[in-house]
Amino acid sequence: TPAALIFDVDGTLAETEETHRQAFNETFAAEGLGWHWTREAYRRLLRTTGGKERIRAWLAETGETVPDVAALHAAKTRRYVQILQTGGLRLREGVAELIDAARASGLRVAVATTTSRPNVEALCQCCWGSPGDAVFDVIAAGDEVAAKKPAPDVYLLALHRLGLPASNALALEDSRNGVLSARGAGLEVLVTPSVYTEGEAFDGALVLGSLRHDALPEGLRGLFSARA
Ligand code: XBP
Ligand code: MG
Repeated sequence: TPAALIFDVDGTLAETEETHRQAFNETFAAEGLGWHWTREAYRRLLRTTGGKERIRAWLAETGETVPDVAALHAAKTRRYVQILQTGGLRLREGVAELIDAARASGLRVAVATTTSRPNVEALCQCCWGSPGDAVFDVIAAGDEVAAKKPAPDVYLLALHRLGLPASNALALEDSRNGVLSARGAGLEVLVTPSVYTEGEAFDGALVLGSLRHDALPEGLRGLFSARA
């Protein structure tokens, strides 16, 4: 039985990718680069996880160059945080209730994300009006590990900080790369596909239409009603 739920952030807690894309494009414009990532281009670029890595994939694809990828990505992060500070995002259906129910049942809640810590903070402030560590017991972020998803590192870091074996936790994801990462760390995975991941192959995971209580598998609902 799970003692903790480990949530992906982008696409799982909220549909963040259009906001990431907006932040990339506004940053490119502000830097006078003349690049624009359309939805179609971004769908392809999302196969590369991590914003810095995604910019490098774009450079490799187009032959463009920039003096400092890290500085460009830092500007994108500032822009993304600003957009969230104006209240630009809402949690996906069922997320707030699932986290409340998990807490009420004595489960711990964690994050394992490719994005960086400032973006998790901005999302928690935007959607809960609270700092990240008031919402989550553990936060493991992409800028803390050597290899981003689909590598298992960030889930292994979350498990390490929870002090739990993989058999005592459940991962919640929206993407194939996320499923590969969580499965690689030995976790069971529930997937709610998001706008950019609909139609991907989620081998070894249980796919749900949403995280609403009535869409959850029997076992998880039972766990909550028994303890709540
Ligand atoms: C999300 C990502 C991230 C965001 C951008 O993957 O790949 O790169 O698109 O974030 P997942 P940064 O949901 O599987 O964790 O620009 O901060 O890297
Ligand atoms: Mg995701």
